Amino acid sequence: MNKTHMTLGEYIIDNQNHFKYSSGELSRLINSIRLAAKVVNHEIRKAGLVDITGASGDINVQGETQQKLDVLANDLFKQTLINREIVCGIGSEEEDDFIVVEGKNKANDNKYVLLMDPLDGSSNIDVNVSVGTIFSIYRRVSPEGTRVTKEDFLQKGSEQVAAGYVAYGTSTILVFTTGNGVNGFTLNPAIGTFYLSHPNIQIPKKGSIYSINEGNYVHFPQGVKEYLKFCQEEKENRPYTSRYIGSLVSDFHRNMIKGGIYMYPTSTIGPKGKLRLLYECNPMAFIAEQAGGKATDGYRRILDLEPTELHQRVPFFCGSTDMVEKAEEFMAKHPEDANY
Ligand code: AHM
Ligand code: MG
Repeated sequence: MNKTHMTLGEYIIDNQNHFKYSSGELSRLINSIRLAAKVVNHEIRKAGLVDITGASGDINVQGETQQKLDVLANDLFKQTLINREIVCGIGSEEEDDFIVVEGKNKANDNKYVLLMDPLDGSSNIDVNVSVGTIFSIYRRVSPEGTRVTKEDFLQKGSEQVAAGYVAYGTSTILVFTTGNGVNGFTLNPAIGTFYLSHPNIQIPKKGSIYSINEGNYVHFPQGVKEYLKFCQEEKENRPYTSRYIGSLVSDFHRNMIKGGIYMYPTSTIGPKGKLRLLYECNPMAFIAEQAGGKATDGYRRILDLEPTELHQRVPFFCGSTDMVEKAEEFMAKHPEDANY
């Protein structure tokens, strides 16, 4: 079949044997994410009507309380995964602690835990700007049939078996990796089917876009300040272009396609950065590496960091290899900033 006509469903069936551990369970899990993504997409596309149908917290005509979209997205992903008894545990930006998913008779034989940011960049919703869902999947380390433990979630990013995101942009695209490269599937909203639109995505090695919240410049570490000056210098192919949406998924997606670096460093107002290791940085780092790019905390590979907390924050530098390495060169001149 012509690859560009392939649907996500067909791709999952065709590639099941290439998935790590080759288990039908991971295929079912990705299928569930596909379903939840479609439902969340449907809700997001109605967001502009909120003033007509009622703001969050209001009671709608059916007598139901309108939910904020990030809470709704969290519930939809949770329900989809829990109802299908497809994971043994869920960690989410919207939940203080991880969720133990109990199967029939309390035992749970499922092998996978899922971590997610159900609606990243949600402050953009009110102003019609793209948002996204990010997910990360691990095989549990505790014995099957028992309750999941914190250790199942606190695994290094290099242990991920799959990771991906959904960007709800001008079109809706689901991009994921199972460790064999990165593929993107665009939703045809008319028939609700994801088609393989971006096979084997490769991040350009060199890029010319830098993405950072430059309003925080005065609070940045010295190495970041110096790298930004380098980006703005008139020399060779510089100055680079600055692009920052404030939605990690969209900023990352653009840079992956066009070539660029995304940065969220430490600062005097956010001494550990802002982004969360387990469900923002690790999945994006896995995708970046699988697409030939790089992801570090300025000094160390993101996927090698040992997690200590579910909602841990880390500084994040990610995208085209040459750009990330150049940023690291400037950071290396200030080794004291490695201890955040
Ligand atoms: P959120 O999870 O609360 O939405 O925060 C994460 C978002 C990222 O999508 C985005 O890149 C970043 O926060 C923007 O932060 P800032 O507004 O500080 O630049
Ligand atoms: Mg987030």
